[in-house]
Amino acid sequence: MDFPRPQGGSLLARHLTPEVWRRLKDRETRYGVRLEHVIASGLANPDSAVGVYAGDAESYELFAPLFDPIIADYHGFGPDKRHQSDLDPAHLDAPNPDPEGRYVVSTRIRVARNLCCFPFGSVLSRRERRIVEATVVRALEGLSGELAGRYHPLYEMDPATKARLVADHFLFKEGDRFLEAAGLNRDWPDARGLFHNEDKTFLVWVNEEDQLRIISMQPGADLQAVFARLARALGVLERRLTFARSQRLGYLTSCPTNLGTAMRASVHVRLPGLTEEEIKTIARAHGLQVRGTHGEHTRAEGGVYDVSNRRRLGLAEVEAVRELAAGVRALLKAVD
Ligand code: ADP
Ligand code: CIR
Repeated sequence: MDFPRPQGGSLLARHLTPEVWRRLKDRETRYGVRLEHVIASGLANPDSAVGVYAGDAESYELFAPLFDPIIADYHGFGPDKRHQSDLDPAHLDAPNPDPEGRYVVSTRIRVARNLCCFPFGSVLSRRERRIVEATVVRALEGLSGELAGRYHPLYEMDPATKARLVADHFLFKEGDRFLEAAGLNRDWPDARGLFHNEDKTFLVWVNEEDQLRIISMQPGADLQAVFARLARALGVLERRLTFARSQRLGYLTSCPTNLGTAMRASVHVRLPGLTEEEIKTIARAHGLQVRGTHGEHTRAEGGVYDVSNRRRLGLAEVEAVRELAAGVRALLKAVD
């Protein structure tokens, strides 16, 4: 195959040079991941921001001449650095930035995880995906207290329930073309599903972009409570499951933007009087990213923006949430 020059302004287009292509094109990981799998989504979607997905943990080593520059570009994390985790809520110190509840609609913190000893979603066979689902569900069904809940397989959900869960921000959307081109939607909806507790403050997405997306969320801006719930759940799950992780890159994920903490801490916030450009400028200055009301690749509806940490690798979880809190304080100051 000749050099497939990627179109558009993605990180793939910036970093896949003919030389990198020549060096990597004949390599294959133990699970059979090749460069053409890694770059398939970015080639099919020229409007990709990033354009690459890892098929397994080894992809990050074998294809490092492509991943490392993309990782450095996105996270500002060089090849000589090492990621350090800190999920201790006692180290957070992020007071509620909107104690009167005037602007922040809700707060959500999610982390991505994949199980060690399986390839990632784009490479899993149908059988392996079912084993991942069963393993994860077994671990989740043992949770107690506030975290206790039930697993709902996607194929059992009726369309109206599904649509409501998506509209209410509890469930992933279907048919994402970036995931589709990466092979992450194969055999849909088989072995996909949603676990949640009674109040829907603790949720786990199973076998979407990553094998687990572990989510803590609630109305308002109590970052400390949302983080503490997530940390508690992770503490229990870490004892029951072994997650894919590397000393250098932290938790390993399908998309390199999620490496490290694999954490996106966000608020849904209304900022009356500020234009989208003003919001984005303040957010960017605080290392934050702005998304639409229904997540990535959506627009703001009813003036509700999703503001979250952009960097996930090279900073501890508690630092990422502190960055969010500082940025939200700055945005609220600009409103008043
Ligand atoms: P991810 O969070 O996994 O990166 P998305 O950007 O697609 O993926 O967001 C997933 C869902 O979470 C979407 O429905 C989005 O609106 C919702 N969401 C994100 N942040 C918040 C928040 N602070 N409050 C409520 N829902 C949120
Ligand atoms: C893309 O390349 O646009 C998609 N694969 C999504 C990348 C993740 N987005 C992000 O900025 N965190």
